[in-house]
Amino acid sequence: RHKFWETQPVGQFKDIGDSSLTEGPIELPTPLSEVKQEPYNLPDHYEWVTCDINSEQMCEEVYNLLAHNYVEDDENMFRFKYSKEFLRWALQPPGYFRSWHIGVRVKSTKKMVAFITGIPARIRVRDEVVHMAEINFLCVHKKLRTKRLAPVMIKEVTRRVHLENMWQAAYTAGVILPTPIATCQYWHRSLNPKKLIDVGFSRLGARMTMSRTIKLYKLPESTITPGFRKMEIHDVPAVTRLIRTYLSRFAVAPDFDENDVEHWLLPKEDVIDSFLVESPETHEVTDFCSFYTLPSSILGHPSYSLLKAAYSFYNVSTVTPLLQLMNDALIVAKQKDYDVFNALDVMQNESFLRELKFGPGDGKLHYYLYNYRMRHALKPSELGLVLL
Ligand code: YNC
Ligand code: MG
Repeated sequence: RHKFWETQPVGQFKDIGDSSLTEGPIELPTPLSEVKQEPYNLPDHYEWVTCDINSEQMCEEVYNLLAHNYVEDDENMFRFKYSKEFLRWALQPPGYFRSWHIGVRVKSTKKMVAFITGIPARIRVRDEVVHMAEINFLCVHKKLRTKRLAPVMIKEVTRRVHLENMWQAAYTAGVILPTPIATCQYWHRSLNPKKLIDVGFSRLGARMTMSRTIKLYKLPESTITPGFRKMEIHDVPAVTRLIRTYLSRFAVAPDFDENDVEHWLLPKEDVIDSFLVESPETHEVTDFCSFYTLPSSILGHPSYSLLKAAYSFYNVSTVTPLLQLMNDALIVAKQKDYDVFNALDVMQNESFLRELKFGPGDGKLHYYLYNYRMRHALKPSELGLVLL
């Protein structure tokens, strides 16, 4: 059934429930000299290109490929529209490898028609910190689909990850592949219900009018928690301590150091927003919340072309109840004119989703590890990892 994935070191469906298989790497590393030194062959007329995402022109080519060909919802009403600034942030964390930003061009016209990326990350799986690649932005131009280009892209990024002496990877996908380590669900909190209904993102509830709906989702003008403020550079050590302690409770989570926190969590306009609670008495940083900005194109609507969405990233509560902290996150997202606030049911998110009027989305997000077997699937609440 899965001609490609059956050949890969991933948990196979036939092995589900086999208790003789232990948790951990499926294949051992090979000496680097045995890693294939040349790129995989592409079909005639196509060529590999290593992308320099700092080049404005290259970044624009990638941005355009994704804006027209990347992930859509099941009804093809919306398509992710990652911004160029977001792509630069997502692809250049501490220690990134330019060689893991891989494009495919048509030789004659140089048009970019496919893309895949990896970034390095330390991911803890139970007690083990594993140096992995996080794979993302796999995209094949709509006109080149179902020609088995994706497996070549995946093998090539795998080869380049191996050349850096890394042997595991983490990735998410909307499709079911062998074999998810967890299956999560998106929840959506309307901030601009009228627009969301107008564009078909949500529907008016039964026995609801537009004005009752607007009232239902109304939020206070300003945040409620005393000491709630934007994160600043001098907060990096305190936020790192807070988040490390918090993430230690999950079965799978990133192992963030101060450099990672500075990169991933320090606010960057229209890319990543982060807030914390500094106790007015002790000046201790006790709570933290963050969301990233990922708009979607609204396809074929006469009056609206962009859906402005915030995505819950990492949140930590030790003193302020998580519910109150996330309510403040909703308030700032509303102030900043987002239409919707999205969150997965990972970590402790289930504790606030219903109460804060998030509704379940359709479609699932599956989490995967490459060359690392898990004995059982995890519950979403055991996952401490959010990929972009
Ligand atoms: C997918 N999303 O099952 P089998 S998520 C992985 N992730 O193989 P073809 C996928 N594999 O089943 P198409 C996949 N989607 O025969 C499909 N596949 O074994 C598998 N969409 O290839 C599929 N982006 O080229 C099948 O399919 C084989 O032309 C079929 O291309 C697929 O970024 C795709 O949703 C997704 O652009 C590129 O549909 C295309 O359809 C497309 O004939 C819209 O491929 C955008 C979209 C995916 C977003 C993402 C994570 C990707 C993870 C890739 C796996 C990484 C493994 C770890 C590598 C490093 C290892 C180390 C160390
Ligand atoms: Mg293809």
